[in-house]
Amino acid sequence: MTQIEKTFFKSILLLFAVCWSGSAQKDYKLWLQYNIITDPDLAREYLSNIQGIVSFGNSETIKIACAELQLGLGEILGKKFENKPITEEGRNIIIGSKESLGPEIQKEIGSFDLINKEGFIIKSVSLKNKKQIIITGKSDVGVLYGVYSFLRLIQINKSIENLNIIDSPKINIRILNHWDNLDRTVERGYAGFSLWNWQKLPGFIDQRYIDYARANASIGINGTVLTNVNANALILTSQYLEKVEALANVFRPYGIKVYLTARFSAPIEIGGLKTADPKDVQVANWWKEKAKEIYKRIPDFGGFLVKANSEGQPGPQNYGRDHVDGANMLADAVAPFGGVIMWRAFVYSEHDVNDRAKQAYAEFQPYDGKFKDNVIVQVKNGAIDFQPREPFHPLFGAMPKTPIMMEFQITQEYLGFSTHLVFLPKLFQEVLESDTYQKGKGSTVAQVIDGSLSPRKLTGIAGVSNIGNDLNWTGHPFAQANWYGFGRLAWDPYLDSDVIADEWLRCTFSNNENLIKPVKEIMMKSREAVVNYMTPLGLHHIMDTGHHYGPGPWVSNLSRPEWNPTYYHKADKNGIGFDRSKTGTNATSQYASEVEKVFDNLETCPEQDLLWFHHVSWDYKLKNGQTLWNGLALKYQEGVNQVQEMQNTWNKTEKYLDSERFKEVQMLLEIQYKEAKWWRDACLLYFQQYSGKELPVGVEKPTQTLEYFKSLKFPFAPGN
Ligand code: BDP
Repeated sequence: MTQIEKTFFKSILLLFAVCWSGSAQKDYKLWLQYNIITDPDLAREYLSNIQGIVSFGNSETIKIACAELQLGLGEILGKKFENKPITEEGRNIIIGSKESLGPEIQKEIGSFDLINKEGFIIKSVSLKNKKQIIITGKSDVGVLYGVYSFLRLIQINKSIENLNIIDSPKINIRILNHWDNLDRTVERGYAGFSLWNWQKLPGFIDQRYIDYARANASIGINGTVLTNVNANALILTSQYLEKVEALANVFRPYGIKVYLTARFSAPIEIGGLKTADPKDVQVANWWKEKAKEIYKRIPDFGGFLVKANSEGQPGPQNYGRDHVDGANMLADAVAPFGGVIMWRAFVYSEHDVNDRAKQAYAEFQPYDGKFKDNVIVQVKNGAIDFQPREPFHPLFGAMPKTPIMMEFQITQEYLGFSTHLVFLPKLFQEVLESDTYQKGKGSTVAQVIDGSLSPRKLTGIAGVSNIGNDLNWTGHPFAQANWYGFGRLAWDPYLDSDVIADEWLRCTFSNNENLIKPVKEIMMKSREAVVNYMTPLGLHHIMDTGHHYGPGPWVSNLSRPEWNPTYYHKADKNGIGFDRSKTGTNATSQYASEVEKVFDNLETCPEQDLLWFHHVSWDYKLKNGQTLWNGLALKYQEGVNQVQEMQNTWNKTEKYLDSERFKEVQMLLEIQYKEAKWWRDACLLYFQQYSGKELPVGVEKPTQTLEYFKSLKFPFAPGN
């Protein structure tokens, strides 16, 4: 290479690196972009209202809150903001907890009774003859949440004149569940490897740990389970606890508690005992000692999440005991330190011929009221497993004397991994709004889990994380919206998903209405699209098995019946669907009678859940007059069309976006479109063998044979 060639080559590389890092940095910054304000009127309003920052208190948390304000306001308003003492001249943002503010400012706020420990108040007041904005709370972390909320207001172009915002989280435990293994693989993770670099911990604190904590705090997440529910006992050894302690120290000032998964057989595996029987005194003592050791290192350790006697994980049943024995024994170990046990109800057994959808209820409902005060039962949103659509889990309406927490899956195990754009808050909202009728009409799932239906000592909501070490955290730029949306709903389970999408778009991209309107449409449509092209009309669990990538409705040869898609769709010459009504497995009887009646009756069962609850003939007439076969085929086609519409809409946004993120999403949507067609063609060709009918007008003809689709194999699909 000549010198000129070399120089040219180098500058191309440099240019590439600059572009790449530009985009990567944008992606990396999530919803905390703090773009400069472009509306001159608003900028004027903000600048005339904010001249300085005054902070009271000097905890790490207050320092973080103050630095965030300086950073955020500085970037949004293009001006440097100093932290200074309060003076006659300035109009300030004053931050500090109730205690630190002093009586004069406290008086301006009035009552703090309207907020809880983590809540905040943002109020415009007149002090020293100047308009001031006070951001306060009962605790420093409340102040931090207030600061993020204030910055969000500005980021989404809201006026900050005459503020009087009083807000508190409605749920106590707002937690991410990382299904991260100690070797850094992530079960059902599609965004790279685990963030936790166990080998370099505790000595090396990756900046990402801090950025992760900051992002979570900005949406009110206050807990993280670092390890996979399919647990490894080694995390409880002192070698690893030292590393966990280092992470806990990073997260603490951001209001985030660390939790771990507890492998039930740990007393044998790392404790040298012969048994893990929860009634064995030595076993109980081993856990007590372990808890003591953990709390010595991490005084605010949150507690344990436990998957027991589920999918091969050890548990109390191995010793002839039950879930209550297991959970209560662990609860005793952490109770002296204020810890909690999150005991999962995700159970189904290979020895139980009962409908899998009924098993968790059958096993757990009889335990209502039997768990210790510091146990909370963690229930997945539906009775099978994080499908694109499931009716709400019957346990939500059936354990009035037990704290129950929600488990949502943010990672898209069954919804196209991190390749498909699916805005999950739509799904979450549908579940939270479902009416259990536990105490008559209007007993929604949200009210069950936030304790407003029956008061509960503990309330919680968990999201199985979609975060990995990908530069953009979540694989798909729009999967960030699912992390964001989970946090916002955990804070307030009554928020509308439309509002969440709006906020996220404005904070992540811009306030340009030409962008917001169409892209919000894409997001709001995306959940129904994935249901349509994967599992319309109540179909479920027909993904290829193991990795769950792509369609596999034909799979029928796995050892456990309920691992086979054929178990779930039951297609035959007579029709399709799982009869869970009275004439079938009677799973409908697990709901309150008002709900049971609706689901049980073909006439009233919502069509979106039809094949979940009923086996119906191919000629069954749908509400729109179509036969079931035609209606099913048209739904698959509709899903494909919706993705195409999403693409068309996206393509029109190019001029309002940075080219990197525009192209990323454009490429991903193209993959999503191809995969939607793959789903449609594979499923329809397969079901057509049973229906024996032609595809209706309007449904595109498949371009491949069923044999071709069946031959596709993905031994290295991620997350498995
Ligand atoms: C299923 C996943 C599996 C998890 C399990 C669980 O396929 O990887 O271990 O749920 O939640 O969704 O325990």
